[in-house]
Amino acid sequence: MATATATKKYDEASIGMLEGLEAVRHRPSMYIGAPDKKGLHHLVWEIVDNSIDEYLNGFGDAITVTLHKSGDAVTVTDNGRGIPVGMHPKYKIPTLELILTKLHTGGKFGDNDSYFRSGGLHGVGSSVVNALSKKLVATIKRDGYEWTQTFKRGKPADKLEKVGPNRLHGTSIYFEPDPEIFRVTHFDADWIRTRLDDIAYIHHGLKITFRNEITGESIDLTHPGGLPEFLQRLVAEAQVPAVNATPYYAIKEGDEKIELTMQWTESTDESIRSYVNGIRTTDGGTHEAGLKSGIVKAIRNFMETHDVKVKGIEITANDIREGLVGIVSIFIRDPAFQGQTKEKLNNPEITAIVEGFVRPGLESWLNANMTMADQIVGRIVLAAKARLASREAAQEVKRKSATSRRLNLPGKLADCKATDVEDTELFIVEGDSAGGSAKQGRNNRTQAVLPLRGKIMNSEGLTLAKVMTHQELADVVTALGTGVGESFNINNLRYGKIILLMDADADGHHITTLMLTFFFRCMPELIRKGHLYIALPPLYCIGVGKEKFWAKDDAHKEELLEEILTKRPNAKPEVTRFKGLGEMMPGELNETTLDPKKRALMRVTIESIIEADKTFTELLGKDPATRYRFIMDSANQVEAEELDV
Ligand code: 28F
Repeated sequence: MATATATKKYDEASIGMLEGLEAVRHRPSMYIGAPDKKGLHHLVWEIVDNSIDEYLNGFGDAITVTLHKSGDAVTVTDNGRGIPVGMHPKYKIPTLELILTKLHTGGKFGDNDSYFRSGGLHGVGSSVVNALSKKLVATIKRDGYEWTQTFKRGKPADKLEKVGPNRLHGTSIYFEPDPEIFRVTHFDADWIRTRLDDIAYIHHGLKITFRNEITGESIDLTHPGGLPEFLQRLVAEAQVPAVNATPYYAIKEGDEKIELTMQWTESTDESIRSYVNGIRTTDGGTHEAGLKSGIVKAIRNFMETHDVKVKGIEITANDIREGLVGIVSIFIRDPAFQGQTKEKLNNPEITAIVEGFVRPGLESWLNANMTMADQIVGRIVLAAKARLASREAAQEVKRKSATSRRLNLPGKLADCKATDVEDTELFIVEGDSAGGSAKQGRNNRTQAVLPLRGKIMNSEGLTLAKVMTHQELADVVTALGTGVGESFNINNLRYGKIILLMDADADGHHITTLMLTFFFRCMPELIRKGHLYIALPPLYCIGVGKEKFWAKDDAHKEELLEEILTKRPNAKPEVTRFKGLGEMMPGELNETTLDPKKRALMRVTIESIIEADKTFTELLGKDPATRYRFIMDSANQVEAEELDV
């Protein structure tokens, strides 16, 4: 392990456990990822990171990266102290050679507490680059001289050489990636430039220059404005107006350095960039999570304190962060990365640390800058309202497509609450008064009532179009939801049972007949699939004192009378023939006709209609129950005209 000196200064003595570089050449992907284009560029980042480390240690303030004319070689130069060139006291070789030819396996590069690795390979270092380079030349300026040493595939090609006197200081590393290792050895100028640009914003004290010898350009990437300048650029690039004129900015030095800035914009997107130790974390992670939750909590708290509410709208975290452009950069001691590309921070403790910094800071900033706060909160409220509006619009569309029928239902339909076809029934009832009783007596969860008014058109022999001009029948179609004729679709049926409920008199029978004709002609599938029924309300009411008994037909009436008189020989039952459904109290109607457990229903079949006898007309005036039975049971074909009684 590290043999730190008592003074904890970086010098020749503070190098940890070392190994040869064979392992690196043998398994390059363990150190730089796949030896592809990305891995190739890792070499650059690794060397640049060393210069950044030196800067973070307080030495040097300029880095120049040169892409050479071949496109296959890079030089990185800094103006730090220069890698020590003296003999290492423990290993007895020059420290420069040691650093470049031995793999540092002793954990961190050193153990000085203020020494941050800027990320990347987390301390693996320049020896990896050396191992994977066909050629590497280190040039050091320090202690009044310039020194140089050349390496080939990780091995010294010569001895450390004193070039001559030089009053400057710094390190310069030239390297050519080894084509034995990399499929491609050609660098991408844009990749390098973009990465350096990022670094320049994160480390705004650094003067970063990118020299591209292929194009002859020398680009100054210095961004003295740091993160605020970066944010300004990102907002400008988003091409949307900012919401709060002045961005929020906060920085905290210490054990973990946290720097962040943010601004709300009119964009509907949220765009947060995060960095750990100067390395972009494209997939976010715990620091980003902490930033987001910190923002949401600060805003929520602020809105609560100032009693900002929107009627009926719950402000969500997404509302709060809509349009937000933000950057967070943290420096921590032992970053752990996760995910396929290792671009996601995984240290769990970081979320609370970042949140704990963002939340109070942002909230007090809002309180101190009420103009900004107003603009931001206004934006958030608008986001919530827009979300609600678009959700309603979406629901409207859904309703319209899936249950559009519900919107345009006939006004006189008393619909049921349930929407599943299995459970539901539609009673088609003759007249408003019966309709009223049925509405009151029904189970409004599963039973719907559609009263018919006036005469029903005889649909026999008429075109569909003509039939549909008849309001009452059109209402039936609408209530059923199926459409009619060509466009009939049984899948859109809104009720499992369609029950015709008519008075037990001539008018009632007439209407029943007309309705049967209608269903038979216009939607036979409804009948074929067994959805059509006829309700059999009782024919007689037997009153015994305050009690009432219902008889469905003559036989039943006799049966009941006998029963009553056996039990109470002195009773004087009053038998009344039932005329209209409207005569029944809603409760009675429920008990006798509506309640599935007690009522009598007949299912209508195609056969029953077709076979409804030629002598159909003869049935008029006959006992209604007999007639129904006839409709159901008759085996003879009925002519269309004959249905029109
Ligand atoms: C182009 C890449 O690698 N810059 C570097 C330094 C400076 C020191 C150093 C580096 C020695 C014992 C580790 C100098 N003086 N740019 C670079 N600049 N490494 S790498 O020291 C390495 C330590 O353990 C340095 C005094 N202390 C440190």
